[in-house]
Amino acid sequence: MSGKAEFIPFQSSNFSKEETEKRSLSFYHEMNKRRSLRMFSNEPVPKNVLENIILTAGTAPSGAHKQPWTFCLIGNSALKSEIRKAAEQEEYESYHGRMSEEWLKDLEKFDTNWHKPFIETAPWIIVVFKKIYDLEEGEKKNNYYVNESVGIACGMLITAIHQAGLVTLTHTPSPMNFLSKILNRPSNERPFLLLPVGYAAANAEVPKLGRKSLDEICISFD
Ligand code: IYR
Repeated sequence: MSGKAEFIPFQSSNFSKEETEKRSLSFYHEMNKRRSLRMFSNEPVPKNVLENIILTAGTAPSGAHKQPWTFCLIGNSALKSEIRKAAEQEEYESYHGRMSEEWLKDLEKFDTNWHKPFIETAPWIIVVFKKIYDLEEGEKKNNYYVNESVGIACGMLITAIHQAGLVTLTHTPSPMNFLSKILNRPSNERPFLLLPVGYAAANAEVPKLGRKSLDEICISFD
């Protein structure tokens, strides 16, 4: 398909200045509560909640609106076990020689290791794949800014997960090609991120960490 799209009026929200300020501050406070969790409850979460979250991620902007992503939603226990086993094999190698001393030292504060029980405990796993190109009837079609597009979609996915009162972790077992095999993905898709999704375990703890101040992350030119 080519040529200009049909253009339609944009439905603007039209909040007052006061309302805009209130909403921006309260959303910041909400998102500032988000934490990466490694301790999950096995309490079930309805599938349609996950589907709504994935639809939200799918609203992300993307290069030439190509939407170069596939979200694999996995609730099947046998599949989760298979993924955990393969992820732990890679992670074992990473923690025992593949990661540098500096890297391991940087991770000390998080108390992580090669064990990944959350892959089985969480009721759902989302494995995000990026489409390095599209395959239309066997023909290769270009995608653009794929990492940026899929990265933004993952940010929106994480935001939607938090907004629903659920928790997640951005897990990147490395290398991740075992996920393509287990999930039987086509050659134009590459694993990007693995996210367990569910409720936090009742006894869940997170490291006490601060966030950079506005001064440290923003330079303004007004
Ligand atoms: N992928 C490993 C190691 C790891 C790497 C980074 I960078 C982290 O912020 C946390 C963990 C793991 O998941 O344990």
